[in-house]
Amino acid sequence: MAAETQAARVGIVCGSRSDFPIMEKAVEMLGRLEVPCELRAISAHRAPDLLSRFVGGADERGIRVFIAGAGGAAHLPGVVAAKTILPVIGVPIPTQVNGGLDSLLSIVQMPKGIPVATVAIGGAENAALLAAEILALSDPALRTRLQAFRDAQTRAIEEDEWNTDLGLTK
Ligand code: RP5
Repeated sequence: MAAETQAARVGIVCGSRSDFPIMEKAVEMLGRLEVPCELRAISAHRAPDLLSRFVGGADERGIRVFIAGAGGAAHLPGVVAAKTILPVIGVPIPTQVNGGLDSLLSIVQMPKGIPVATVAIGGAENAALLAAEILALSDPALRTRLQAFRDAQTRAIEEDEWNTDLGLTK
């Protein structure tokens, strides 16, 4: 069953259910930040019309940013971007070709006019953080949660027992 919450603000879509282990990291990160999202597997080449309807109705459903993951030819993020003016963040899915270099180059090399903001191969967590940062531009409470996430991340390193003996903790 697709992960879904009411009034999703981030639409997460990938080319296949085989991409879910990567894309679920975005779901988890958005959950930590209390950002409602939906996760769907809708192939751009196997179900192009369904993908078109999914993207076309997103704005009306409350989606404000897309995260799109795909592997191999990895055209899905570009197709999503072609169908909406909402921001699209692409996640290259790891493959057998140099660990997913094919996916990365496919997604990052969008020709001018239709941008896809591309994160690292398998970088679904950063895609979620970037989506949250976009939403936080008009959501002060989310901005506060994002800052708390950053602070906790920094604190964990400063307080790591391997670093405390440096005597540099504030
Ligand atoms: C792409 O092809 C998907 O995004 C997936 O990464 C890759 C393989 O898909 P399956 O053959 O596992 O369905 O469309």
